[in-house]
Amino acid sequence: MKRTLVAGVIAAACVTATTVGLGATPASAVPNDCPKKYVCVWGDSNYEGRFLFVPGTKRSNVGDHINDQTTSLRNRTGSQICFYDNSNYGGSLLSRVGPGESRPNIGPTANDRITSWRAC
Ligand SMILES: [Ca+2]
Repeated sequence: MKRTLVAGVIAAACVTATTVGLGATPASAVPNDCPKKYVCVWGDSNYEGRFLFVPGTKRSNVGDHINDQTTSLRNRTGSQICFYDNSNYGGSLLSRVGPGESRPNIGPTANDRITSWRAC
């Protein structure tokens, strides 16, 4: 199956590719798979489902793979990270996550909305 749908609801079952980000990542991931100095986001609660691991403290657009689908995350950087509704750190500030903190469920306000993040 090819991912031809734009952001929004994409059947998770269709997407098994793990090419977003960095190479050798497994088809599913646990929180401890998130490397140091990375921000990691998952599509489902408790660090399950689709995911994206990003080195450093910013991502201007998460991409169609996981846009508006994040439900859990880890911040393994040394910075507080702010997560935004739109690309390029626009729209609502959805969540602030301190250095080293994790969110097994980011809650109803931010759920399925994250599109970008950066240190703040
Ligand atoms: Ca969004």
